[in-house]
Amino acid sequence: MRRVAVLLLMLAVTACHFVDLSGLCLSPEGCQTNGGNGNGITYVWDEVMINRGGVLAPDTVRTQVAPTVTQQPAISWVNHDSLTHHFVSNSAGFDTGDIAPGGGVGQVGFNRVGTFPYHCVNHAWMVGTIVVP
Ligand SMILES: [Cu+2]
Repeated sequence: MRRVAVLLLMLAVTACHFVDLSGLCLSPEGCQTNGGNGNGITYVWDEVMINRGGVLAPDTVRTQVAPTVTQQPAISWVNHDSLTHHFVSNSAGFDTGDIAPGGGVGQVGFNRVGTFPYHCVNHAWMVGTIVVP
């Protein structure tokens, strides 16, 4: 009986580690390959096109779903421009890393609700907003 209690406690601690709703997923690679902050999480994707001249379409995205312990909204930026772009949220949060021209992709999952304005590190005039309801 005591052994079962210890096992359950260990599972609970492990579960808490994987179900972290306190912040954004900071690593685009982590979001993709190991579920970011939560193994077993299903991502629901929205896409932002980066068109010629650095035009974001759309520049504001309201995600399709709210984050839960089993699913997270996620954004995929697809770069159809001829320059490298790199997005960071204006306050502490996400960082896409460099997104290569000619079809490069940056991806970020969101594990908390909020409104996240962001800009391009390389082109300060490129701004957008992600709204996680
Ligand atoms: Cu840019």
